[in-house]
Amino acid sequence: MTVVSIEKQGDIAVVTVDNPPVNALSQALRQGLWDAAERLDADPGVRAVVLACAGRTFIAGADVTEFGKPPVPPHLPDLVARIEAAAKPWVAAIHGSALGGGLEVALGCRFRVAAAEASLGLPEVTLGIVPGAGGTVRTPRLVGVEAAVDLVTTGKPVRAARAQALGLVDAVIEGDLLPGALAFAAEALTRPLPAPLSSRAVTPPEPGFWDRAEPATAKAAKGAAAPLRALACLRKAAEASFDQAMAFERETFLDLRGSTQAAALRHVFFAERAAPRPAALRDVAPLPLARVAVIGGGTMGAGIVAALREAGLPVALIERDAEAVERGLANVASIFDGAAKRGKLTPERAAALRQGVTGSTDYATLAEADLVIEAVFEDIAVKRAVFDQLGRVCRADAVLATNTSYLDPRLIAEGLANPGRFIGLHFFSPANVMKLLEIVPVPETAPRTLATGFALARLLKKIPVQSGICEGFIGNRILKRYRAAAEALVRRGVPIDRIDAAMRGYGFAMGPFQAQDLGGLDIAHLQREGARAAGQDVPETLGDILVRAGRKGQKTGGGWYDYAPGERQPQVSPTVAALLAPAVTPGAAMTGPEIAAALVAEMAAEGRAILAEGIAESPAAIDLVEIHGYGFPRWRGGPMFASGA
Ligand code: 3H9
Repeated sequence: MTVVSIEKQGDIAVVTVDNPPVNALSQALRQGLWDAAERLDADPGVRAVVLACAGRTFIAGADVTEFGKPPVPPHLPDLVARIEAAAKPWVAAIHGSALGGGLEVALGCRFRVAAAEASLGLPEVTLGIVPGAGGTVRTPRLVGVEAAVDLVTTGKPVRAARAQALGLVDAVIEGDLLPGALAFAAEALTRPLPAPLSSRAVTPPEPGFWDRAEPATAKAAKGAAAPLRALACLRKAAEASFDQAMAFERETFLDLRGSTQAAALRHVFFAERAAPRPAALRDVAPLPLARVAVIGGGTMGAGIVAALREAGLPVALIERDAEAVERGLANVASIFDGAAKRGKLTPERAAALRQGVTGSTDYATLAEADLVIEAVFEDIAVKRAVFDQLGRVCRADAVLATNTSYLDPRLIAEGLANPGRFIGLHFFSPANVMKLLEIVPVPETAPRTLATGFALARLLKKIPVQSGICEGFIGNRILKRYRAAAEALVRRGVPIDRIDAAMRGYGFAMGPFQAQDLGGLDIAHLQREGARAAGQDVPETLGDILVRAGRKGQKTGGGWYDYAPGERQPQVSPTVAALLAPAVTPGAAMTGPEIAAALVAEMAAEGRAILAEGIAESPAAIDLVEIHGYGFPRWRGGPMFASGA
């Protein structure tokens, strides 16, 4: 297949890259671009070159699938240098995304122009590596050290307008990109050419810059290695020669490419890309979603309404009486107003989002809804009553979803007419923020209903993971095992705060006990009490002892820890020590890494049981649940990856 073609428009050559899906820099593409540079240098009829891409995007980076293999020439740094040294100036014409190696190729060009919707970035640190083809060396020469540090250490792309303000692109082209780029090239030829980036100097940053940047980068990285290594490359670029900095960057790139963190982040990268489009549903068309409704305006319902609104859908919110409707609408409004106060939304956008929600008590208004998501109280009778009404008023093909965390969706659906339209959609709180969506079909769920669940996830920009039916589905089932294992360590005498510190050291934002104090210990306690009342044998947990003593978490001033009034800082609690003393056998001495290894091994063991029962489809699905729903450090790859599953 020809991945690079050349066409002449007068004395300007257009080099077009066509390597679907995202024009990744495979060996064939690198060779094709190299050959094009050779050929065009030798062509006296060509005075400038426009580098453009076919398909949905500019070059989106190195081919990540090649990372596990030995590099084959031409190597990307050499290709970028070859383009930079071309006898005629190259102009990169960027649409879609110019990412990683794609941006590095563009930095080898003498000019860069971009379509208004384009984005540019160096996301390598999100893959556990650093740019490996001059990104850390050329970027500061173009946009200055401060902006380069921001781009490279966060990995966050910028849109065309911002890229132009930074100096990363020379022009933003309104209208058709290619004619705009050709006109730009023709005009550029009338002026003296700027120096190639490799021969420009780096302007030194303000004194003290590196002393501030290092701790700030380390803090934001939360244990990931690549951002600090990228910062070291940028510092080298500012303090050494171009060639020395290139050598240092390459060495760092090759070192990290083979690292466990990079392998973990690649695993997550591919899992995330595969998740929204399961192969089994490839040929199943989802129901188009135009009219959606949410039943219940509590915390969860309001969060789901907010997520749907942010995705651009008008939403009907149904509650049982006028007062509850008002409360529900107020809950939704406070989400948007809070975001506006924090500067995340303009007040106008917040108002527009609020206005797209219609409150009502009348189920009859749902007759034409395409999708209804029930998010009422976790009580089987209440939920069934909702579906009884929905079954009567909604279209036979409308998708009816329950948002439940623990109840068996089969019981909720019992008696529903046309059960093929029923599905469980487990959102995580806050539902407009958390990325995970567990999709739980019942045996009757029709393929189209399932496909609609996945389409909804794509619309909401969430990571969908299909789960079979078991208590807690994938995520809460593993959480239960994790908490039980952490309690077992406490019983063996490992201090509560040491366990939390160990998990923070592993990369979680919070340890298991701190997290329970934040969320409240009472919900899980009530569930256990319910099971006990139903005759199940549920052994007493340490959490039960605390809740019985009135310690339900931060909201009661104490749970596993004490909290000073109005403070969120956990304090080791002598009261807890006294309450739990009869259940604790002192003696176990474990280091932080030993504690973390033991608890992650428990998570993975539960994950293996979940796989064996067919509840999750793959280890990667379990890893996505833990990373996107439970704060498992991304750079560890998830419990299954970390345990070698
Ligand atoms: C790098 O460049 C290192 C250099 O500095 C140094 C080298 C020496 N490679 O996301 P989508 C596949 S590091 C291989 O659904 P979208 C993806 O798996 C790289 N494959 O599309 C999927 O495959 P499939 C830095 C890749 O339109 C298909 O393309 N670059 C790559 O929603 C469609 O992907 C990045 O990190 C790749 N680099 O979004 C960019 N990228 O269809 C990562 C994608 O078989 N990519 N695929 O499932 C992205 O951010 C998004 O894919 C992009 C398109 C925004 C481009």
